[in-house]
Amino acid sequence: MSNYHIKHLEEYYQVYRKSVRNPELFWEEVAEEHFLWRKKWDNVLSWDFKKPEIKWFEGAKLNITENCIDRHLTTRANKTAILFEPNNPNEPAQHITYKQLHERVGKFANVLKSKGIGKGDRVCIYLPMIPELAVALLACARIGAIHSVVFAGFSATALSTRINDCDAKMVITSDGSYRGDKSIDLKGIVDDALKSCPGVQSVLVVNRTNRTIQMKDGRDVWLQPLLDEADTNCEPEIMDAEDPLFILYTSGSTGMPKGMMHSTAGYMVYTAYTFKNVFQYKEEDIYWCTADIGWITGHSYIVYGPLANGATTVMFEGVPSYPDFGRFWEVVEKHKVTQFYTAPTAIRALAKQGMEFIEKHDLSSLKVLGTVGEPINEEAWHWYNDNVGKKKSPIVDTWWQTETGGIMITPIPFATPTKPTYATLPFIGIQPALMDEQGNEIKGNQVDGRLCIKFPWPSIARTIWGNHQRYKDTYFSAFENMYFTGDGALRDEVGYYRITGRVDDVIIVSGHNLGTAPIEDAINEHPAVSESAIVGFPHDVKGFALYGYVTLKETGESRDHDNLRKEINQVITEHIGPIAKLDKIQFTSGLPKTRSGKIMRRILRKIACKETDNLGDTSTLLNPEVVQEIMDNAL
Ligand code: 6R9
Repeated sequence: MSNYHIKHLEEYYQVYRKSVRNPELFWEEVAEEHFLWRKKWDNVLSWDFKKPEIKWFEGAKLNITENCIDRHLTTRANKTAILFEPNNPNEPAQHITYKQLHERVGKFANVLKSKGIGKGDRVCIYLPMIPELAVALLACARIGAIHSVVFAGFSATALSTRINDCDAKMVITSDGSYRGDKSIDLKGIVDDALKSCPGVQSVLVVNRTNRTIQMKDGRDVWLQPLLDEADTNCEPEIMDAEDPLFILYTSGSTGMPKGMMHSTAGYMVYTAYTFKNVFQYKEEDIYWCTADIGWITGHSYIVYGPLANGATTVMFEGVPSYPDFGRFWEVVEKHKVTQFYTAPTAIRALAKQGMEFIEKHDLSSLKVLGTVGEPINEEAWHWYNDNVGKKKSPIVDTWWQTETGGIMITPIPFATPTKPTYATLPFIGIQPALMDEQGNEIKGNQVDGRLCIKFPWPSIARTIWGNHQRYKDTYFSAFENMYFTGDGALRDEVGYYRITGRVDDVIIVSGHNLGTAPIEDAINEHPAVSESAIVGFPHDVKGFALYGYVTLKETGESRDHDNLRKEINQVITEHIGPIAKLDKIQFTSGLPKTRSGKIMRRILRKIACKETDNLGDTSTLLNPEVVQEIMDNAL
């Protein structure tokens, strides 16, 4: 029996049991049979969640791009690897074959080398969803440079923070980007960011929009002329299994974003294996994940997982609403997409539009639908199932995190019976546990608790870049010998998991993780603001939206509140990006605090969610009177 491709439920249980009984043997077999190694490992796994330290396939030598590109050249040279669908539907799609991808990555890698980039150097990539983005990741991996992609919707301040945190030597960007009917000055944002990034020596600029931009002498260069001169052949750097592959930042509940560091071999094995099974990918399929490569979903399931399987992966530059709300369905029909993977927030936005957008397109090519990023509500699940999948394409509700590298809890389509709003069963090799607040594991079914994982899997992030202590504190200190996810979950009568949402101060808005602390820090920069607290409240499209409680330095009525609201959102846009703007801002004379001075967010959350019947115990507050004022003026 091949363990690589699971096709029915009994097989799932069989393989699952095997993977849990002897994880080393299980992953060794998968790694052995399906990948190209320059040298095999000496040891499959060593781990210690106390330190914490996790190593998979130690001693092995490989290059991930040989696995994602070179080894397909014998059988799939002319198969499309990347199918690029531009923002403008009238611009032709590009079919980049494995052979062409090999050449483009080789040239790009040689350009990086010629600019002095080598193994272990950090390269920041700030690009829109154009082929050069995927090529840039692979070019870094080819020469052993560590890529750090920053989503091109982040502001200059957010970009410079991330560049400095990992000490990137180079930035790869474009003159501009297209999003719907907008054209954005990406290079201008980079120029702003680099005013506070002394470590950046060079900037490579892709020409996408032909807009006029500033090029700084001695620092900025256009990419294309360098590519034209470059050799197509670039020998892969031979990497150790545990060498870093990339850093990707994710929001924490406090302080700086966390630079999650992923290493090479385990990440490759796990993303490839999950991709194959969760999407039931077959050789002729056209797979489309609508995420941006600026997020982990794009890293694992647009680039590495699909390419490691020799798949055709669609890269879409645009937005679901341009030129109209039928764009996704038009693209599905045009390219005969077989697997479609998107976020609940997109599904909810599309479900609000008329059915004519969907009805005029032939969606019969679809076989599997996926969702990721936040809990999917029942209504959205049914709309997706009925109208997109026509009740014949299983929905895989995939739960996972930037930190986990790959999908952790998910149905396997055609094997696991689905259940609306449930991510269902742990993937092969994943050992979840629900914990109570005292630190005890809650056994049995029909229970809920904090979601932890008991045993390492190959693609777990190995550290937070430059801050191992924070990695330990955040993920391995809440519960002994467990990885703590930060999510709550329930387990139903048959053992299916439903993720109930974050139990920390991270709020997921339209699928983007936002820590409350950095937003509050940004607001507090406004000269009129004394203090602020952010909470989430349910929103029918975004899942959650942000509600801010703000106290001002002068209590006088002299300030125009509407203007202040605009200014506060402007400050947030500058510091973080428009995704973190507040939907509601309530000015108040104070914030409810405990006697030790901590803001009682629980109360603010309930008020924002209009759940004021039972506010819980407020007697321990330092200033209980403020609660009534906040309730009276709630928005
Ligand atoms: C892949 C990704 C991680 C957080 C995670 C959880 C939420 C993701 C989910 C889901 C319910 C799902 N989340 N998928 N919640 N059901 N299917 O999204 O990574 O951006 O790091 O977010 O997203 O709260 O902890 P990331």
